[in-house]
Amino acid sequence: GIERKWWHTATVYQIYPRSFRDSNGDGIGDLPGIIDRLDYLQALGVAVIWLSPIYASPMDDNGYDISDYQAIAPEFGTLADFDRLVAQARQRGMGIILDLVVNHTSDEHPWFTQARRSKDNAYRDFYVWRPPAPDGGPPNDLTSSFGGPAWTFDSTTQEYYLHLFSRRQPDLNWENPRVRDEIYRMMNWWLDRGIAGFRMDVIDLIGKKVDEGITADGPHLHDYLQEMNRRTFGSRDILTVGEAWSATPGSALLYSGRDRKELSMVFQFEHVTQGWDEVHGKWRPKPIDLVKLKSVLGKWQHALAEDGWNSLFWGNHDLPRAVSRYGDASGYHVESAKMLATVLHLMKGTPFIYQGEEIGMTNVPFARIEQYRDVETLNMHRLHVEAGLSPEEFLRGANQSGRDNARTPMQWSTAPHGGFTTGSPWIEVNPNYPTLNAENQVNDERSIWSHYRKLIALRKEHAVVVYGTFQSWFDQHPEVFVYTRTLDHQQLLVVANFVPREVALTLPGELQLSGHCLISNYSPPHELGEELHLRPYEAFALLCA
Ligand code: TEU
Ligand code: CA
Repeated sequence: GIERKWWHTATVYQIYPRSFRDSNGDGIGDLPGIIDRLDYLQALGVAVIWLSPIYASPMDDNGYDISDYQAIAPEFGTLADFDRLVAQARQRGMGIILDLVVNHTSDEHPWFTQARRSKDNAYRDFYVWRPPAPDGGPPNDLTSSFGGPAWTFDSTTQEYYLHLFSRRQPDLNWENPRVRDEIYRMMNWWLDRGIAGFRMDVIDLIGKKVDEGITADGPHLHDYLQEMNRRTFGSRDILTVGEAWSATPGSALLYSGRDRKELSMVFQFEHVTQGWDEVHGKWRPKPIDLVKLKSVLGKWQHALAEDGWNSLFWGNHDLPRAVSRYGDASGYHVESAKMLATVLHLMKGTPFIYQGEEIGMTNVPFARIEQYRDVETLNMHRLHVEAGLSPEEFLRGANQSGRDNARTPMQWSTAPHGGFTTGSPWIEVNPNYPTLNAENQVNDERSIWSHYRKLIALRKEHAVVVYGTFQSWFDQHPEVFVYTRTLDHQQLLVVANFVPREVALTLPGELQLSGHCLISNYSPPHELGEELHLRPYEAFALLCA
């Protein structure tokens, strides 16, 4: 069996600091704002808080472009604020995990400002430089995730540098042992401040071999992770989760297998990308194909059943709001948000909640490109419109998948700007805040928030939620998701209707169980029997002993 770890029973809450809570009226969320809301997070029951980057940064990509790994961005606060946050979180039984962005730095990081000075600068090899192709163009045809070539020409030394993201995010050269030394030193410095772990940004890219056109999953990736583990957190009991868009069930076992000495788990994205258009990708998402979605989720449940560990998530700061993407944000907002939470949180793995998901926040509708701030959306807008797409059509896709549509400020109350700031927010608040906000929900037993609180508690109370064997039923059914979790003599049955209409379902004999209802999104909960008449987006879980 699996060795028990504290993070098996934990639920993680992701904070996007810029949009969480502004304490000083400058319109930007900050660390004192987070400290101010620790009681809220404790009441929800989360054990871990993942902070998106809080380091010094010119904020070209909202902090995923770091100019000093050992300083806090002034708009977010100070190191003293950070230490206070760690201490006050710990007093409430919560740990802080940091976003480790080490595939690249900011172009304003001193390593890069040095490196670009001359070809023989001591920091030159901290980055990836190549001479121009014979025609003067980029060394090869690698492209940036944010559009255009992954190479920018630097006139001082007449060479190109690599950036798999924005041109202001030059890629570090992990083949250089000095780079690795510096990063490990920095990681230990944060670990010594008492953090509970790291979320590792695009960690699958650090082993790249650009001359062979290899970016993800390079030949030395796992060597680097094992070295990192050995030289930094290996001896400490922390949570590490690697972001790996390229992860397959096979590679996930390398990252998180029990004898590998690499990471606790990875974020894999197969359930996300299966819903993307073959040509236009996320900018033209396909309608939900539940049979496919279930098959991907089930595949991962099985692949990491005996070894490794899954992360569980519907959304994050790069993805659409869960209820907007997979549920019904208008007609059955509450029911579908709770249904999605039920299905996700009762699978095997560590669940991640993206701030605001616990109150069912929705994608903001933006009508004009000027309402966007995100470097990815702005770049893509320019490229698509240059290529002949109408601005209206681009905005349609952006409203579904633009990152800013899910990055609007946390909706705390009915106060102006949702109580996020007393000033003017860095990005507009979703206009639905007067009805959709935390204040309305925390004291309401029937709210989405209360449903999340119950789910988080169930994971702590019932070993079957944590360790039970997953089995899915009705795999070919296009409207319902049914699965069981089994541990010793206990069985958990989860039934969820994914559509806005009634669905009749006849349970097979083995599932005609009696037991008690652990959680339901309708009240009174479902009448049990051999014939189920599921109401729109109905979901419930039954515990049978
Ligand atoms: O994301 C990695 C990444 O590839 C995303 O940018 C994603 O692929 C993109 O949104 C798809 O269109 C991580 C961070 O989560 C993201 O916020 C950063 O912008 C990116 O790395 C660069 O650090
Ligand atoms: Ca502020």
